[in-house]
Amino acid sequence: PPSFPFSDPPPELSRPPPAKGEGERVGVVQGVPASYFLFDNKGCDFTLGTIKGLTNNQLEEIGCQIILGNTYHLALRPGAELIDDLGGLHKFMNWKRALLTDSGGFQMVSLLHLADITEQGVTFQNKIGADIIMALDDVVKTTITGPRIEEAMYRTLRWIDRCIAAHKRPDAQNLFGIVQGGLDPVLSYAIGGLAGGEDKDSFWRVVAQCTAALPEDKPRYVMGVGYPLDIVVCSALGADMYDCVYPTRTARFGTALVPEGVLRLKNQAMANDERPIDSTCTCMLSKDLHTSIVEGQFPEFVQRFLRAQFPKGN
Ligand code: PRF
Repeated sequence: PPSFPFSDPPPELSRPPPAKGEGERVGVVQGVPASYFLFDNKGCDFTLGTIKGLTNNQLEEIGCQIILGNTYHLALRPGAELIDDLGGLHKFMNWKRALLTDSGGFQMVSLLHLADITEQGVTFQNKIGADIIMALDDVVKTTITGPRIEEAMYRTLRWIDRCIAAHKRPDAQNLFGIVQGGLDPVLSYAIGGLAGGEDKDSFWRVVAQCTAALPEDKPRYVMGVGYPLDIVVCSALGADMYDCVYPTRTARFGTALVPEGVLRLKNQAMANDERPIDSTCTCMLSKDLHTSIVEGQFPEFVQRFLRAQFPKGN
């Protein structure tokens, strides 16, 4: 399974027991991101054309606008041919909103040992029929330094040309390029390639460098991110889209994301706690961030978010 980017997930909270009279139960579906945050079910049941543990109706109700699938896994099972024969992935999984397929560049490279990279990847993605298809890229760990980073950057550039040439449905599907180049400020605009164990300073610096260089009127997508703090910081740096297993996986394991950090709901201290997970808000992880941008209140949102996460100021 993909490993988690950073060693510092949100702070774990212990909260005092409820005061008498407190504790009205409200139904808050927690941990499921909405809006422009993508569901990333790499290695989970998405290969079967479904999101683990949630029905399509539930996804629609909570405002999910887009689902991410991985070409590599879909190609293995149920297979691009079958999906194509059955009318494409939207029809196959009965999902009317947007779909994005990640090229699976990382898996192909690591599992096939660069055996024979052809234009097949794009052909698969044309057959699967997602609205956004990611170009094949050469993903290397950001902690690696030296000529391998440069090689990945040039290979990714060569592959994007081949992806563009092989793309059969530019009218119906949007091909997204991925920038690789590691943390090198000369080589890199890398918004792919990040979230691989690098320190936050380098990560945020490269995101800032990428968003400054990439066109403002196009969606700028930081792949494999992330933690709420990273989403807020990268959004402040101009990023628009993210995908990560963290929110849904952490929720499945019984951990809730709240404004102040994370709550481990399986802790003994929670056993008789009747209070809602978050009494201040019923919205999903990222909806309030999105709303604040739309309403021109993003700086205030960032201040509130940071104060809640870092009450002591660090
Ligand atoms: N490339 C692709 N998918 C990805 C990444 C990437 O660099 C990341 C970041 N490491 C997450 N998912 N194709």
